[in-house]
Amino acid sequence: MAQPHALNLPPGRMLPGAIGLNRGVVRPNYAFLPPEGVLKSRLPQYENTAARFLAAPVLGARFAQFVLEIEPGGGSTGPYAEAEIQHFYYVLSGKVIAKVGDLGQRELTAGGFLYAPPGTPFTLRNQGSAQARVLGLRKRYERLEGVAAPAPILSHQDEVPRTNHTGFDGRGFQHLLPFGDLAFDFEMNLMWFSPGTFFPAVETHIMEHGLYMLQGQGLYLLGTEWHEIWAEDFIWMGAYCPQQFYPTGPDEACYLLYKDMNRDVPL
Ligand code: UGY
Ligand code: MN
Repeated sequence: MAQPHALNLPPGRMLPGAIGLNRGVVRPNYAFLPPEGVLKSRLPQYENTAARFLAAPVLGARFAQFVLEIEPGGGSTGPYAEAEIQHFYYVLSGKVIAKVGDLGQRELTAGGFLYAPPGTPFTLRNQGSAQARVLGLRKRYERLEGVAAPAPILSHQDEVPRTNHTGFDGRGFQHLLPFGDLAFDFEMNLMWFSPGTFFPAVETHIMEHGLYMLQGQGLYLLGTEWHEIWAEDFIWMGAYCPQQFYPTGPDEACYLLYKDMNRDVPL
């Protein structure tokens, strides 16, 4: 039986399958967003840059996550900061020249990242000849009495050790932000999985997640449904969304995971 992409259609004709092959799902407590359905917008603080919004409060998330597609010569129109909002950026492909606070500028290639504390100006510019794709996150900072907000960070995942505290084969963790530091109210973790490994239990926890799939493939349990996931898919998991990951395929799978942490429950 021919798959839709094998049909011999003339140019300009839409391939069938846009309804039946859709993997996107939006539920009250989670969303699964394959990239093809996430349309472009523009933002005034960037030029020659498209923004594709993934998570947002209108979806149910308490943070915002998005992909910036920065064309050569594009990027920040000037230093940008928001009072009480922290920003995190992770380069998916291409390269950007990044600045944050009073740290010197640094070229970030794929795997490079930036953390801007609340109210701290940053810029991202693409001076290369290819598009740069950058995953961004904004979160309102939850202050702790007696604890100063964190300092800015410009780094690369290759400078972050890979650990495995679980005792299970095939797991790997890279904590891009200082692990266990109460000044931070969220974590950004690279989660590595060899094919065939999985969590020891289905997780059902208060923390929210924004998950961006970087490589590999697998099956993701959200609530009571399994979803097939591969690179560039995004998942928002709300608090207490039951979750499990079962990597498939021959290669290691990796995703970048946002997780709110280190703060009490507001009552
Ligand atoms: O740390 C976590 O919450 C992680 N194990 N969850 C996940 O990958 N969905
Ligand atoms: Mn989890």
